[in-house]
Amino acid sequence: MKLSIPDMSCGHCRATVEKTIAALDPTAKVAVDLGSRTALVTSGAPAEAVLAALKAEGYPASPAD
Ligand SMILES: [Cu+2]
Repeated sequence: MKLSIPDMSCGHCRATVEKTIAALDPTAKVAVDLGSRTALVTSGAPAEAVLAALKAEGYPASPAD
């Protein structure tokens, strides 16, 4: 899934986003693009769970395409 994460602006944000998704699904693959503030997430976890976890960490996300 591709996510738009508008509040992700620096390396720290990127690390938080990666850590949050890894905590949810250790096997997930996350490719962050800070330039477009998007992340390509490959995970078996439901999209709603990923979105909820990111929101809880202060990075509200929405599906992007
Ligand atoms: Cu940051």
